[in-house]
This record gives sequence, C-alpha cells and structure tokens, in this order.
Amino acid sequence: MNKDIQLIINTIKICSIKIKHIIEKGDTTKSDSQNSTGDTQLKLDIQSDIVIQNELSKLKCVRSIVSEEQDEIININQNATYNIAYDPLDGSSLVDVNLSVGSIYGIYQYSYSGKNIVGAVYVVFGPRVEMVVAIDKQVKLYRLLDHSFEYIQDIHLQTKGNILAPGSTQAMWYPHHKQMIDDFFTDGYRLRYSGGMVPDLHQILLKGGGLFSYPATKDLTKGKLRQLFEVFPFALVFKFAGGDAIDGEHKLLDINTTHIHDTTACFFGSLQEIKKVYEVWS
Ligand code: AFP
Repeated sequence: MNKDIQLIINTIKICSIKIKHIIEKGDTTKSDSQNSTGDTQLKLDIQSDIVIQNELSKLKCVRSIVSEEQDEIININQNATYNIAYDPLDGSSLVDVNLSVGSIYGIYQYSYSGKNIVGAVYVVFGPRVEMVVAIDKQVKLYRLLDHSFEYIQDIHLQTKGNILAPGSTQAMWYPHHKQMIDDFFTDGYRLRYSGGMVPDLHQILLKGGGLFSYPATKDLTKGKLRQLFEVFPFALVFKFAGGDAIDGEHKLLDINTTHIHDTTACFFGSLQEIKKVYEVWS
C-alpha cells in the first residue's frame, strides 16, 4: 500500500474513534436541514461530517472531498492525487433504536468515477467497531480494541452463500424481481435485512456470501443508493473479496456518473447469486 493511501486510512481510523463517541453521546434528533437527496439530516450526520471534513482537509495527498451530506465537492490541494467521497453515517436513523450503522469512504484517483476508484473503506459501529479496507486486490478486517484498530483477518467470499438482504419497498418491485427473490427463499436463503447497508453487507461478507439488492423499482427507476458514496466503494470491496457487483446488466464500476449525487440500482453478492441476477435482469 502506498504511503498516501496509508495516511488516508490512518486518518479514517482517527475519524472513526471520534464518530464512535458522537454516536454514543450525541444528540439523535433531527436538524433543520436536508441533504442534497432531500433526506432530513440528523445532528449526528452533521457532526460526523464535520469530523471527517476537518481531518481529511489536513492531508496534503487529498485533492478534494465530497460528502453525501454536502451539495458540492470541496477542493483541498489542486496538485494532489486522491479524491475522497464519503457517507459519514449511513443508516443514521437506526442509532435511535440502537442498531448498527456505518461510515463509507471511496478513494478515487483523478476523478470521481467507478473506473477510477482505487480503494474503499467502511466502518461498522455495532456492538464492536470494525473497519474493512479494500486496497491492492485484498480485503482486510480490523477491529477497534482499546484505542487502536488491530488486524483480524482477510475477507474472501465463497462462490455461493445463503443470506438474502432484499432492499426497497416490495409493493414497488417489478414482477421479475419479486419472482427472483421468492426463488432464492424457496432455495433456502435466509432473510437478513436491518435497513443499514453497512451492517447488512458486512454480514454477507463475513458469513461467506449471499445477495444484497436495492433494485430499480416502479417508483425509483435508478434505485436509492448513491454511486460515489455507497455503491462504488462496496462494489470494490465485493470485487476484491471474490464476489461481484452489478446494476442488473452491467458491472457497477463501469457505470458512468454524471452528477455527484447520482443513484443506481445495485446488487452485491457472491458469484453464483450474481449470475442469477444477470439471468433475470438482462
Ligand atoms: P438512511 O441513511 O436514510 O437510514 O438510509 C439507509 C440506506 O441508505 C441504506 O443504508 C439502506 O440499505 C437503505 O437506505 C435502506 O432503504 P430501504 O428502507 O428503502 O430498504
């Protein structure tokens, strides 16, 4: 791993320890503002965003940053290489009911596009704080023990799993999607869906495989999840872990981004489940 990426990851560790404290002690009520996608921001979202913005802005190797909570890209050092897109606290509405939430970071070289993502990091804040780093074709799990993140294991997906995390509103599913999900359940897959993308995907990654879906629906033809902050980072994680990530027809990392807040339909899984998605959706 190069020195600059190592520095970015070390900075994410510092941010994560601060965000852990914000989650534990912070105010879980709503703020008066909305983010670009129209979601009402919680005070926790805003506080976590400020922590990350302050820390990443200190790094000479960072060219720009963009947050799910902000409207625009923030330029930092125009001669630097790395652009970082992040979702400071994905699933933050789950903090109130004490379910797991997470931060997601995509590290992009040159420009913000799926083709240029070189690294991804996500952090799960649950009973434990865990960080997963996808870089140089490897996926590594770290855990916060006392005050530092310790290496635990590499993550590899099996070619087939048995967990299903089917997102979005069922009443809006297309019939072929509903049939596919029913078929997985008939084949013995078990439902595991918390409504937090980070813990739901983390479970699939650590339990060997399965399928997470957030499809195109009758009401959301481009899905809900944001390309730069959520989808591309996890697409890289699944690719490096030996699985795959598609929008139904194309690899997610080949999709063009026209606006920083673009969304896309997405399926993340082990190879056998993704093969079935291709058959049904393309
Ligand atoms: P919030 O951040 O608004 O809670 O949304 C979480 C999320 O972006 C992602 O973490 C979940 O997988 C997805 O939305 C859940 O959406 P549905 O409730 O529509 O399935």
